[in-house]
Amino acid sequence: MDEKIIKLKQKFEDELSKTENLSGLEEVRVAYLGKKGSVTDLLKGMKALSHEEKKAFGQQVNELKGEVAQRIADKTAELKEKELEAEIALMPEFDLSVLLKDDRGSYHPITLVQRECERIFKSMGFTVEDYSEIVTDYECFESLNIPKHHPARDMQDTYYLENGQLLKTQTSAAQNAIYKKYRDALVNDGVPIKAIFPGRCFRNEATDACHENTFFQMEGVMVDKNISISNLIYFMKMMLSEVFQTDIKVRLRPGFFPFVEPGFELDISCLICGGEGCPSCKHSGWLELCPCGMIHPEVLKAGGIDPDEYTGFAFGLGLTRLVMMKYGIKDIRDLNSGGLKSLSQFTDDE
Ligand code: FA5
Repeated sequence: MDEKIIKLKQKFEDELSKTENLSGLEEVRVAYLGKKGSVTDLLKGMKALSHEEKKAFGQQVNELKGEVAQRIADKTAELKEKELEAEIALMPEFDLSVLLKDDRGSYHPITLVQRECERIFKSMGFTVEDYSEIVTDYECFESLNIPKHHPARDMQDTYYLENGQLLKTQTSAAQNAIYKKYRDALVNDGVPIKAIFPGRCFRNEATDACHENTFFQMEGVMVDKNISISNLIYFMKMMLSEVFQTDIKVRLRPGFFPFVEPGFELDISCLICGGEGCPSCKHSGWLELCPCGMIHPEVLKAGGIDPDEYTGFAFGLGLTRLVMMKYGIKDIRDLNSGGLKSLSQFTDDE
């Protein structure tokens, strides 16, 4: 190798090893590879050489140029890494695991209880159905034996869209579609209809400790030959004992809903006040939780099912109220508040 090149290479290595920061490195780069840099200068001195010498020398200079560029690139990466480390060392101490523990999201208590109910009903052979929050008047009322101008509509005023659709007031709005979905399997193959459908409901409601304008219900239906009130009571009891895992006081009393006959109100003794009476139960000691009844023949007919051959029960569990009772939440409005402090108390390990 040419003596000049060897010397220049050594000088470059020497200067590079002494360079401690990126701006110093830039100066070295310009000093060697810049227009007026030492490596470029070597090429300028080639004029006096013969053709053969030029070729050999030029090749060596180009190799040196490549080597210098590569060494500068490596040193740049090395210095950048060092600068980053120095920056991190100056930052205040920061424990990532602590942040994750405190700020991690949690399941909403309604989701937790809904999943629990789904697990219970699935284990008893029910399917879980999803349904729209925006429904037609037919789905929410007419198919449920509530014609236009029926006084039962007054209890369930809701939010109407300009196209005549509405935000569903009750999960019962899915009943008609569920009957139509499964009636062929029922009639042709003898498979009973057993379905639950949880969902959000909306009502134009004056809110208080046990009423919200947006709340969750979970509907359940079972249709087959010879279904009776005994079947209804059995499933209601199973669900409540599984959810609460303890004996709770329940009462069944007559209730009117145009889509069941007979109809019942299923109330539970208020678990907030132990039945003494408080704002959560409107001072009655009881909370309306899960109205139910035998599906009205007109409703079965609207779903394409012959009421002379098949009977069934339906229930409309107030899921949000169930959550209140299960967790001792005194005011239903806390559940929609989005207050992370209160909601995160119910985090489980799911
Ligand atoms: C109904 O909505 C019927 N669709 C239930 C039903 C289904 C009856 C099938 C028969 C057969 P009701 O309006 O009572 O019924 O509401 C049912 C439950 O939802 C109530 O018992 C209560 O637990 C809950 N609920 C009703 N309105 C509200 C509200 N504004 N805020 C919170 N929970 C409510």
